[in-house]
Amino acid sequence: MEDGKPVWAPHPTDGFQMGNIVDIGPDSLTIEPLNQKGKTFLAVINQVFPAEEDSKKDMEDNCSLMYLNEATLLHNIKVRYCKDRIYTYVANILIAVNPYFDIPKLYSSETIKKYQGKSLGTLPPHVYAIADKAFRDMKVLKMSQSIIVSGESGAGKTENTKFVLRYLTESYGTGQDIDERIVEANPLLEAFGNAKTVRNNNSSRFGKFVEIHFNEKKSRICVQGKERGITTLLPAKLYLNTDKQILQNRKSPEYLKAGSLKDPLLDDHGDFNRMCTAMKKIGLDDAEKLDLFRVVAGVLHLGNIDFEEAGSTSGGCILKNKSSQSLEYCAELLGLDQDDLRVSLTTRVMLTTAGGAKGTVIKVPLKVEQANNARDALAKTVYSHLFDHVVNRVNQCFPFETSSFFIGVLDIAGFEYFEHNSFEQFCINYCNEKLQQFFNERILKEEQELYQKEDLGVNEVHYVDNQDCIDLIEAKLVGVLDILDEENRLPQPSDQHFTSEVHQKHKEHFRLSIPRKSKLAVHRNIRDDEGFIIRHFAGAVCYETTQFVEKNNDALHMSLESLICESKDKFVRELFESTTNNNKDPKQKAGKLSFISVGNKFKTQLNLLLEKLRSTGSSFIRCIKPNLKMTSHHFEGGQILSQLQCSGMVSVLDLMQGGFPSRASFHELYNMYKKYMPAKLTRLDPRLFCKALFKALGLNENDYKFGLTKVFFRPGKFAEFDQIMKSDPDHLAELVKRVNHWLI
Ligand code: AD9
Ligand code: MG
Repeated sequence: MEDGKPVWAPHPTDGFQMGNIVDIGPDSLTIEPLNQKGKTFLAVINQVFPAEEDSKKDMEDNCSLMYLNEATLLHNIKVRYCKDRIYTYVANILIAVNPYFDIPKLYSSETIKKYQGKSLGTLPPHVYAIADKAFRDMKVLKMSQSIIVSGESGAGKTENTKFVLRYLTESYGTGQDIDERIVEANPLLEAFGNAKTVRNNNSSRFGKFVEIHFNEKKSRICVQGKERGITTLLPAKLYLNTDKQILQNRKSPEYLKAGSLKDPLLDDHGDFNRMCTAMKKIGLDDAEKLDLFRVVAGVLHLGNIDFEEAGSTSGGCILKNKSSQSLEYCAELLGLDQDDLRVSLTTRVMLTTAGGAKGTVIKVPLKVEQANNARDALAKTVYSHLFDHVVNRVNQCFPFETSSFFIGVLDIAGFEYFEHNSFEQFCINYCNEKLQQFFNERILKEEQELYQKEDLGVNEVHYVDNQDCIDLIEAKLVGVLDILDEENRLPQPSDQHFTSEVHQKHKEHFRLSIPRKSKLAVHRNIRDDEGFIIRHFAGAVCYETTQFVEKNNDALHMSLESLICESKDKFVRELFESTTNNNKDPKQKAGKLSFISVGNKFKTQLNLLLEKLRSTGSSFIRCIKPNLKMTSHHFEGGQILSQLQCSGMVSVLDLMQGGFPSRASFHELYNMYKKYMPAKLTRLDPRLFCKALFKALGLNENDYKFGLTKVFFRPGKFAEFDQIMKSDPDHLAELVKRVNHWLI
């Protein structure tokens, strides 16, 4: 970094601030902020980045910047966001900032038409360009495609997913009723799959993988609740986000029949009507509609059941008095026996192994907390079966003919860390670690392919892999998941013992550390046997391990499931029939309800998903939530920077640094620099113009490569070149002489 040139230095809320370096220490720099002359602060050297010369200019593709680093990336996104340009590329990756308002014409049918058949990069960045690329790749490469949409809650994943679906059906659908049905299915899926949460008023509670199948004539949609593993785990489901007040004020679930409900699940009257229309289109009759509502209501009432400690010494719990009404409603709506339900919620079925009574089933009383978990688990399980049913019904209404290929859109929760992180975050982050690896693989491959296409003669890009982190979690025997299963199988499993085992087996592991030794004060009050810190690609997360053992065991949930399987209500019974029969482990059938691993089930599902993704071509959309207030025109730099880190964008920049991250077409360069050159030279063809210039400047051949359409630069070298070009006139004159010389 040169003297007097502004740099980006860390800023607590904005992410970065511009300043000048006024002094240099051994590992830190003294910075004077541009807008606070005289006030200086210290910044760690590797957190200070060179800034672009013109800080008002924005680039459609970040790779056209002279300095590609996290600060310039953040700033470019900001400048664009302020101009309502919410989409930006980093090579082929699309970054989408949620505008929180409808940008006029951004998604209109005219816009759709404009993007059809256009290569990525010929028009301004857009989710439509990604959808079109997927379609063209599918056709040309004769290969199914997937579009992976990720980001935190409220970042705009579902909205962008919908735009992709709309684009594809409008552009390449059949032009018939079926296209409408594909789009129509959404309100229905949303009504059952979404809920209002503190982070998003219309939050998807189910990760989904929607496939549109294409053959010569038809398109067909196919939705998979792929991430049931995750959704079964997510704590904030359904009624947990439900405003209990509203429900308690209701006398009877009769309200569902009235059709005028103000239910947190179904945002408002309009949505409710849209959903009913969708149901009709999909072919659901009134009886089935009522079945669906009945189960939803049953689940909502289940959520109102509360427990308190039993007065006795049993250590167990009982239902709170005021919950008896909810129990009654819930039992009735789901076709269960009230007493059976009460017992199932407050006890656990266990198989004794003690003494000679091997194999005897006994009921162990649950503590309040455990009963809460059991209730939540039951609600989630019923609801997720209901959702699967809706998905199946949606799929049934699309006639299936052999399709050639599909485009799948994966709408999935991103990396997350909170003040307290438990098993749910552990699973989500493990999932994201795997997706990140896939992302890296693909981006790397794309970079290499681009280099090949441009004939650069460069084949290798070096980068740091995250396989060690994945191994730490999923490796056989020594991985955290297997250590946890091992613990679950002990006669007296404990979270502390499990945690100590993890630390024991991975002493000195680069990715794992002990909370106490952490530099972060917040982790220091967690005892070493109460948690571990994993250094993920997106940052270090401290997991608190209380309840890991319990949350990893699905046996409790299974015993509740068997209660539901015996429901008097045919519809409820059928919801469970199809899945339980297929998924049941033979051991389960024999009635052994000791342990079913949630973690390993999750791992299996995740690996299947990745296998599927690996068999397709892929595109990535990284959604960004601009602020916590959920309002328009408000850019919280610090928050956004952390999302860029969590989405792996910062590590992609690192990955690109191993190759030739900055690139500019011959035309661009020609236009940028012709004004510095005598008229005679500007008559040259842009490619030759650039070649002549580079040779004459005597640039190091390792620093740049000439492709077929572009010049590719090593990190920072584009800027160096620019610097030389804009240096003093004498120097330039000398240079021109050399260009002449080189040409002759
Ligand atoms: V969650 O993980 O499901 O909780 P998402 O799916 O990432 O979350 P969603 O797509 O539901 O977020 O977006 C949240 C809200 O932001 C939407 O309800 C819209 O009001 C708003 N939004 C998102 N994207 C756009 C957009 N491109 N234009 C306008 C948008 N508004
Ligand atoms: Mg969503």
